[in-house]
Amino acid sequence: MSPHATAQHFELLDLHPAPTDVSKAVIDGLKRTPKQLPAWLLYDRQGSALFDAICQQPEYTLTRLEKELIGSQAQAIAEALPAEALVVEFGAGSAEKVSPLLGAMDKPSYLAIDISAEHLQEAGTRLQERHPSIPMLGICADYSQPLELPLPKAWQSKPMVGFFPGSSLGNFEPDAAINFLQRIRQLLGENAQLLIGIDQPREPSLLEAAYDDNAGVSAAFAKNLLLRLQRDLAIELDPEPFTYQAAWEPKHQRIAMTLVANSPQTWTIGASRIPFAAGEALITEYSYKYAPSDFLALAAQAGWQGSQRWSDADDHFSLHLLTQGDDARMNA
Ligand code: AVI
Repeated sequence: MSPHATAQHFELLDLHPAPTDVSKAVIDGLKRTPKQLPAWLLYDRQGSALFDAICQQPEYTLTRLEKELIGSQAQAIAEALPAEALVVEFGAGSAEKVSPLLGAMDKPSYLAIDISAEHLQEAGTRLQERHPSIPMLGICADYSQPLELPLPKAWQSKPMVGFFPGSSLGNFEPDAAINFLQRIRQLLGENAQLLIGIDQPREPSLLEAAYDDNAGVSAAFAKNLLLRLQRDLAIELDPEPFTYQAAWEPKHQRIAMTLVANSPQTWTIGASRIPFAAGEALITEYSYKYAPSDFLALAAQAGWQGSQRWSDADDHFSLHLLTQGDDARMNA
C-alpha cells in the first residue's frame, strides 16, 4: 500500500464484515418489533446498481441537486479546505460527487470507504483514470460501525477532510447519527473538517414520490434486499407476497420505507423460524430530513459546528462544512 504521485491503479483493502456478522445482523433485526434490517444490507452489487438507478429517476432530485451544487461551488469549497488534505469519503458509492472537488483542491489525496467491494473497485478505477496524479485508496468496510483507518505512512500527518455526501446521515436514526458524527470526529482527528450533504424537509407528496418512483426502481431496490437474503444467506423466504411502501412521518421528519407482508408467512434461517403476520411491515430504511438549524443542533451534540453552508436555489438541499467546536476538543 504505497500511494504516490503517479499512481494509476486503484488499490482496495477488503474489511467487509464476515458472513456470520451479516447473518447475526439479519437475525437480530428480524427479532425486533417492528422488524427492521440495517440499511447497509441494501447495498450488495445489485443493490448498489439499483441505487444508482434511483439517482437517475426524475422524482429523486437529491443527487442531481447535490451534484449541481458541488459542481458550481467546487472552487469556493476548495478555498475553505487546506492544501494537501486527505479527503476521506464515507459511502463513496459511484464516487462521482467527489471528482469536481478533488479537481478544485490543492494537491489532495483520496480515501474511499464503501460496503460494496466490486462497486468501489469499479468506481475508484474510473475516478483514478480521471485524476491520475491524485493518490487514492479504497477500503471496503461498513462505515456505520467503529472503524480504524489503516492509513499509509505518507498520509498519517495530512490534514483530514471528511466527505459524507448524499444525505446518507438521514439513514441513521438521530441517536445513531450523533454517535456516528462523534466517531468520525475521533477517527479524523483534531482540526479535521467535515463536508456533509443534508436533504431538507419539503412537500410530503414530493418526498413520497422520490422514494416510490413511477418506474418502480425504489421498490426493486427494497425487494432486492429479500433476494439478497435468499441468495447470500440461504434464507428460505418468498419475496413475492411483499409490497413496498414509502410514507412521510411528520412527527419524525422522515420517510419510512417498508416491505409489507400481504399474507402470513414464515422465513427459515438455519434453525430459526421467523413468522410474518399478514399486514406486518419489515422496515428496510428510514430517511430523515433536516432543516439547516435542526441539523446544526444535531451536529453540535457530536462536537461539530457549522462554518459554511451552500444550498440550491430552492433551499431543498444543503452542503454544510463543519469544524470541531472548542467544547468538542476539550471533551475529546
Ligand atoms: C443513500 N440514502 C441517502 C438514500 C436516501 O435518500 O435516503 C437511500 C435511498 N433509499 C431509497 N431511495 C434512496
